[in-house]
Amino acid sequence: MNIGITVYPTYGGSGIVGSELGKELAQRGHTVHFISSSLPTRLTQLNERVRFHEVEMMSYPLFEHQPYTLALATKMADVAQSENLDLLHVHYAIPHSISAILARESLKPHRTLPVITTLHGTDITLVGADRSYLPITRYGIAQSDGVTAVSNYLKRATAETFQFDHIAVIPNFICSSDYKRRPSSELRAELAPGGERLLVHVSNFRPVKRPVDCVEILARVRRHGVNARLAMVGDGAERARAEHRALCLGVERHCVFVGKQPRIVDYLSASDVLLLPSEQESFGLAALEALACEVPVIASRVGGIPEVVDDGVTGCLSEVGDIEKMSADAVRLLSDEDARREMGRRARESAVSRYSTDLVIPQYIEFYERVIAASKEQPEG
Ligand code: GMT
Repeated sequence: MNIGITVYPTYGGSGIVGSELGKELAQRGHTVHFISSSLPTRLTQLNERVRFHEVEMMSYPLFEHQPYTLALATKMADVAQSENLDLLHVHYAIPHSISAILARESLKPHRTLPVITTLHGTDITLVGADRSYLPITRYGIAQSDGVTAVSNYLKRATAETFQFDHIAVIPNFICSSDYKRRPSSELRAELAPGGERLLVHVSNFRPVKRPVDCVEILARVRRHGVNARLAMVGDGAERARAEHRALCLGVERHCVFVGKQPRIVDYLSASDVLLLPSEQESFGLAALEALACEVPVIASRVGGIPEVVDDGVTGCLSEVGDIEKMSADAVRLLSDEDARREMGRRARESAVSRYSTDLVIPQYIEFYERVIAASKEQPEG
């Protein structure tokens, strides 16, 4: 197949999932055309089967805001024609599905171009549910030829908010040979030079991730007498607040903020427990990546996280903001190496047996084939 994929290139899990999906499809013999405003961060290597088409924006004094949605639609239609695309697969509904639908409609006299939208979370739970965006998001979803969601929770949330449930759940995935524990004693020694236990948090440090809670948890864990440190991986709006809170709690020497890191597996492999105290998470890709690296997860019982993290088996779940319970769980796990290792072993087993690329990528390919077949059956309008 010739597949067009659009993602947000720089930000968040949906871009990672779309990019990794493209690479996996290419490895299986398909040709993937990324259509985006810049090269997606995970797309480090382009080749004959992984191509990139940049959306160019025309600047004109009349445009106070450049019409990206239209520029994207134009590029999608151009690429569909020149590269003979079989379908467009967009990640994140707003505005990508609207652009894709415009491209499909503009090409109608010449070709069929089915549009598949994958919902990732805040496109439904925050942005799409905002009154001003709700009708256009509903339109984008309803007009897509196929819709997938990354968790059962997100499918339910979409049905509740948009009264639309013609959705296939295809979960996020990990490549089990890339995402596996590769302990590096050097990195561990850098992050925990005194042989301390190591907590880790990985996110884009937006308010929804509640990174400040991680610092609160570290302070409580240390008060309980556990000699622990915290590695904060990533960057974003809440980083300054988290750093300030560490200072106020007197744990700044035990917290290391390492910023954005390309090699997440190294940080996970050096760590004992992942903290993911998010306010909302439709799936929690960071949790899955940790599980695959044998790192038990302490997280909020929210959104799609309970589908990914099995409470008491591969991690521990608590209500959002319950830092006392999360701290108690961390103390227990960090103090009992055997229990932690056993949980880590089960974490990997669970991640690989449910979310490995070998299981999930074929689900996307079958979904594509079904949607293409169905759109060929439709009378041309
Ligand atoms: O976080 C967002 O606002 C959007 C999105 C993204 O692009 O990172 O995140 C969502 O998609 C991820 C990949 O499917 C999921 O793992 C995240 O749980 C989800 N974020 C939220 O629901 C907050």
